[in-house]
Amino acid sequence: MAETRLPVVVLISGGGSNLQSLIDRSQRDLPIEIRAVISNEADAYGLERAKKAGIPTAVVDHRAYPDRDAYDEALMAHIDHYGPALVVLAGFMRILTPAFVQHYHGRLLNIHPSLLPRHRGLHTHRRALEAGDAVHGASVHFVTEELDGGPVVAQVRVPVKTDDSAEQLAARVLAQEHRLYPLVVDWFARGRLQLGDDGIELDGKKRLQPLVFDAKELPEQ
Ligand code: NHR
Ligand code: GAR
Repeated sequence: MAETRLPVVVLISGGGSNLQSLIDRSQRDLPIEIRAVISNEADAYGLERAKKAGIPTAVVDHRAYPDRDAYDEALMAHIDHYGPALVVLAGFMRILTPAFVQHYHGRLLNIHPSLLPRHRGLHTHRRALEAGDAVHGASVHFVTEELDGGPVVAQVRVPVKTDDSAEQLAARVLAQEHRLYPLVVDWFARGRLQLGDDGIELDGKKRLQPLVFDAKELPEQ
């Protein structure tokens, strides 16, 4: 087990299965310390997952603030209380302001359920089916002001079956998210991954294209 662990705060809105994959891996080989889990939704199941793992939780409900600027200021104050070197969005459903994104520049990651730049925004599984995509997937990217437009670090490709429902496809993608996200967080935690002036650097080398994995290439949980 690594001696030094990277302090991380995870933001969620819902089930928190990606959070669970990070918790599980951090109890094995992933050198992070999840200092807190913060949700905008009081009833997010991910909060229970955090409590079970002994991780502090907070709810910062966007409905309690007059506008996005005020909300994001409160969210930043909560996050910074825990001193993270990395903030991980794991199913966090609120668009973040430029001030927030700039404050965490280079230390804010998101997992998005599509092969970016395809299908930015919401309802990605339904849209992949409607578009007749044969391959769908998930992307981990650094968050910038441009919604789902920040530099993509890595992607996993997932086959679409002809009679898939959006729910079936979402579940198949989610299972791969659980492999992809800990891998990218591991790179960041070990100082192998950073956001440079002109994009992603991995092991000291600029990467102009994301790393693309097929499911079978990713290590199992
Ligand atoms: N913020 C910025 N500035 N840039 C990004 O790339 C962001 C971001 C905030 C969240 C995650 C993203 C995703 O992976 C993410 C990336 C929420 C919405 C959205 O429309 C869109 C994309 C993402 C997250 N949210 C609605 C809003 O008004 C609320 C929707 C709801 O509550 O269900 O904020 O998909
Ligand atoms: C995941 O599929 C994630 O990629 C997606 O929501 C799910 C959260 O699942 N994120 C977004 O759509 C962000 N807008 P989880 O709560 O079980 O990790």
